[in-house]
Amino acid sequence: MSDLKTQFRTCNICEAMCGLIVTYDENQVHSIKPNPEDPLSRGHICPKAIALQDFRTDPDRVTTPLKKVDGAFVPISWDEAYDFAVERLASVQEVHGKDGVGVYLGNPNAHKFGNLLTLPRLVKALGTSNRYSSATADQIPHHVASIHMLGHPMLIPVPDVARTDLMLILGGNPVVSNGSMMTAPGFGKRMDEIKARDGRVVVIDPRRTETAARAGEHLFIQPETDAFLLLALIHEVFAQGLEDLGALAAITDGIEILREAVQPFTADKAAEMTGIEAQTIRALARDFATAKSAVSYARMGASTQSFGSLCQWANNALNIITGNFDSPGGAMFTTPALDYVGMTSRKGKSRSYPEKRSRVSQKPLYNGEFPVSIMAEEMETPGEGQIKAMITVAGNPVLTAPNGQRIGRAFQDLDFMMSIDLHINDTTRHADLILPASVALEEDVYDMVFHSFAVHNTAAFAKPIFEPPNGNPQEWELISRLASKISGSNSIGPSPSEMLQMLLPQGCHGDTVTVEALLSAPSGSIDLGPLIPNIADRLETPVGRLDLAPEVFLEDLPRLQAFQPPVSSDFPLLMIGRRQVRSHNSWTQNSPRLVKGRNRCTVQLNPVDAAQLGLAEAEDVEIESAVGAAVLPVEITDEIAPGVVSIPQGWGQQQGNLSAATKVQTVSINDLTDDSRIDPISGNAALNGVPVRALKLTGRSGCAAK
Ligand SMILES: Nc1nc2c(c(=O)[nH]1)N[C@H]1C(S)=C(S)[C@@H](COP(=O)(O)OP(=O)(O)OC[C@H]3O[C@@H](n4cnc5c(=O)[nH]c(N)nc54)[C@H](O)[C@@H]3O)O[C@H]1N2
Ligand SMILES: Nc1nc2c(c(=O)[nH]1)N[C@H]1C(S)=C(S)[C@@H](COP(=O)(O)OP(=O)(O)OC[C@H]3O[C@@H](n4cnc5c(=O)[nH]c(N)nc54)[C@H](O)[C@@H]3O)O[C@H]1N2
Ligand code: SF4
Ligand SMILES: [Mo]
Repeated sequence: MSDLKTQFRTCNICEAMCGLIVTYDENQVHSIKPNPEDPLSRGHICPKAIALQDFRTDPDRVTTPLKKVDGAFVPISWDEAYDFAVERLASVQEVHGKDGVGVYLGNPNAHKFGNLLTLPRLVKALGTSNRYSSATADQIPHHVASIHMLGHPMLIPVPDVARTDLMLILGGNPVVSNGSMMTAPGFGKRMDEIKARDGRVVVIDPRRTETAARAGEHLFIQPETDAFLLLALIHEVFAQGLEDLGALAAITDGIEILREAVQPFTADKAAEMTGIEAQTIRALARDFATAKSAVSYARMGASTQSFGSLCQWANNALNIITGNFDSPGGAMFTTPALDYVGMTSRKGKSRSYPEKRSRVSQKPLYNGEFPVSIMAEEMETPGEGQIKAMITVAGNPVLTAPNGQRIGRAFQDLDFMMSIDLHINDTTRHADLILPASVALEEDVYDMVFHSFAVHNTAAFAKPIFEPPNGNPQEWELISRLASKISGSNSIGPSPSEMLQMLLPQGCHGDTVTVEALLSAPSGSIDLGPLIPNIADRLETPVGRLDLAPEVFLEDLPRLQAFQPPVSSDFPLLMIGRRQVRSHNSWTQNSPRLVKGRNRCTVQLNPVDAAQLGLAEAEDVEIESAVGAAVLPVEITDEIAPGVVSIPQGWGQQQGNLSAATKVQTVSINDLTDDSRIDPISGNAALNGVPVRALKLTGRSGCAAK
């Protein structure tokens, strides 16, 4: 026991950045415990943190470069692997041009600063504009709202949860997800604190979620109708004469245009569309505008839908016109030690948006990436610019992107595919070459993205605990080396910690936060204080003012007005997704400690709908959409609104990271989601509100029972 060591470290699985205390010896982890002194997470962790050790020792982990030979993967040396990659990529680009190679970057990249700092080099070396990521299955509407209203995609307003008196939550389940575009570990406790100071939390969701149950106030809403509600709340604030821009009055444009634009969006219209009573909407508007402080927070459910961009615009506008923007207890902006906005400032640069349109169906490109919904058509459709080779880095789009099966088929037809990953899985099995990645415990950890979205300013840095297996390079080094080899250079450039050392002095706390200071911080993290008003200095719009009514959103309002729920006699139900505490997207399901127990991949149905179909609890049911079908057990619950079904995301592993402990065959919700459903402004996938039907399988046994 004498050589046991201890390290303070941040968990980088999800956005919550929980502080951990890891005890280890030279071979293995002995314990992973919450750090009660961490100024952000204050002792919170979830079961996934303990599994950090499993990802390292997973017997199914890919630990050498693998080349596909006659349909089977065989280990090869690193030199052979780099040469093979460079040769195949070059030969595709020689015939099909730079855009012949596509790149898909998955969610774990956002949590690994080494990847974030080196992937731009790889993309630049390839010179391709065919770039995709999980962001357009997730969050682009937030960036689009920030670009047009504030001038920079990463100026993301964050709810000041610690001081708010009234919080509206639309389409987020932070008790389970621990917050998104709102780093707020231990959100349940934070809600309890709001209520303990006589505040309120109101959750608006087609499902009475874990967050709704703990908040105590919940309103069911019909999927995809949040924009009606938000615009009606704005309409009512104006109608009741309660608008007040507060300190932002001097720098805000467009209030009269907004007042005019929301005229048609009355509480009565919203009641008809959302299913929430008009008088409830009027009272909510009054309470929101008259609360000492209030904040409206709209996330996944409100952005991954057909009106995602309108929702994010209206959500910001509601906060702004009630004086709850850049003000304590409202939506505020962080001052991070590594200031991504400052690093990528657009001040004084004029840009037009969307930055580009896609080759096949003219979909918008924002933030340098095309919507993941069009990745399949760009691989399938011949002509100049067709994707003939693909690189995936930490992504599993076959399970996570809409109509994932179609993407899998398109991968199969490519001239070349390579993946940097931990597993042979539903995506990487299509690759000709897999390069093994290092895992979190084998790398430096500093969160480059999520400090920017945190409800409290902090900074933390930790060094690797273990070496990657087989003398493998850390992932940043492999990405850098690949980029160098593609561009014919010998240098791999500075390491992530060297880059951090260069970048911190340019951040918001340049004089106090250094790598040395972070490493010697007594609790492993430096407390940089609560959120402070700062938007006046940070606005990046061309005229340096805040725009309440950008044209791009106004032009989309007629489409909203014409919206009718997409149910029909063929597809009478609307499908939404859900997240679960013990899994993170599609990739943590190979940890026995996380997947043990009952099969959690169930379809939730309201008792009224279940009775109509004659379904009994746990019976298999087939869910069909316009693009696919899946069979899974039903869970009958009044947690879900009538007419709505909920299937968890992240399941359906057919290959590799299978749910090892249970060996239960699950289904992927993205076999059913429809890639033709998008939010047209941002191109974001409309993963929620998918029209489906449910069929009783009399006498047939479903795959979930196999
Ligand atoms: N345990 C766990 N935590 C995670 C993840 C995970 O997989 N597991 N994933 C991480 C990632 S990548 C992200 S982006 C975040 C996401 O974090 P959240 O934004 O909190 O996402 P979800 O938990 O999916 O919650 C979305 C909610 O929207 C509701 N919803 C669906 N359609 C609509 C609609 O039309 N209107 C309204 N108002 N609500 C709707 C759903 O019922 C659901 O409760 O979570 C992160 N944290
Ligand atoms: N229907 C529906 N679909 C959804 C969602 C939903 O709510 N509903 N949520 C969406 C959201 S918010 C997101 S963010 C996306 C996520 O979509 P993706 O990013 O495509 O999916 P992940 O499951 O996060 O896949 C991560 C991949 O990275 C690998 N991996 C894990 N750690 C590492 C690492 O350190 N290095 C490398 N190189 N590889 C690693 C895993 O093996 C896996 O192959 O899914 C989206 N899809
Ligand atoms: S909530 Fe997220 S950051 Fe915190 S321990 Fe769980 S997975 Fe890690
Ligand atoms: Mo996400």
